[in-house]
Amino acid sequence: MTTSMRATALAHPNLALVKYWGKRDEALILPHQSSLSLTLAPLAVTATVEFGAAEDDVVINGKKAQGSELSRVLVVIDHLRRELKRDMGRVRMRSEGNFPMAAGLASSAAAFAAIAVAARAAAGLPRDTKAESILARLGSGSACRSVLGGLVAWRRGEKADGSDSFAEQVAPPQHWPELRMVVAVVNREEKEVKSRDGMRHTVETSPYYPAWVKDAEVELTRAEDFIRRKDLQALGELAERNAWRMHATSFAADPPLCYLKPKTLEVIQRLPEARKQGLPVWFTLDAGPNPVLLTDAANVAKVEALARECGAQDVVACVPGGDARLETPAP
Ligand code: 2P0
Repeated sequence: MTTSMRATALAHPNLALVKYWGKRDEALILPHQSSLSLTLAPLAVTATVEFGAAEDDVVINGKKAQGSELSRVLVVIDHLRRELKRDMGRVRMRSEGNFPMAAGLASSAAAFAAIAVAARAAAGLPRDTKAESILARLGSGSACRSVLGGLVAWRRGEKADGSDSFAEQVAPPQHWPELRMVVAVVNREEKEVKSRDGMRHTVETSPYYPAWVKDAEVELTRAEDFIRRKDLQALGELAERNAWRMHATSFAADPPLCYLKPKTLEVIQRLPEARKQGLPVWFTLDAGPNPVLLTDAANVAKVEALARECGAQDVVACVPGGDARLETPAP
């Protein structure tokens, strides 16, 4: 029997303050360590999933998905099919982000979170953030955090089947509405080494990797405490050292892996002086060259100006975003 059901969901991307960097299980996307991120508005991806199509048909930002892009979406859908033990027919999926290259951010986390929420609803299941987070994780690890708003922790879990590896909200967006992240786009080129390959190479060859894993778990507990107390300075300092340590594991890989560009350093090396002048600003850096600056609402304009002064071509200011949500009525 096939059903013909359709749902649309919206999810925001997220940016980690305690980074996810390395898998213990490549197929199930299980991380070696827990991580913590801020969900970012107004950036968002909307995804519509419909079952009962004649053939699998996946279009991302107006382009027909092929190769690994297509197979990652089908991994998520196939998992749902197996879970439900139901033939739902082939899938039709359309996703569209409101932040193409300009934000310098990958849209995959938001996309897979929106796909997971929409797919479960299209299959007739009620909302369940834990199940949605696990499903999103199978498409892209960081996507499991985009199911929830505010500050979100992805607990690594212990089980081999990944049933305890999902995201939980540490604080809703209303807890710290004045928190801001400013993406300083200094380079728009596609990176040479994708996160997935970079983290695998680092796990396999970096002698620093075990120290990174141990440190990240300790830092995550500290970060949760700083969030509860809304201590921006402590959280900012933690985010900076966590980013340096993630990148240090990659510098120590063989051959070494460096995501920084000269312009990255131009921005981040200006921050100690800016702080001395009284500006509360700290950076984090994903697997790419564009620094993301952590600050608060009162100082966001000054931080944007600083990023431009240091050579950023674009700056994108973000506020804490909410949970992924259904745009169509829940089943
Ligand atoms: C993070 N990154 O915690 C870290 C920091 C990049 C640096 O999650 O292989 O696209 O799909 O699980 O989630 C990017 O990795 O990788 C990432 P897969 P993903 O946000």
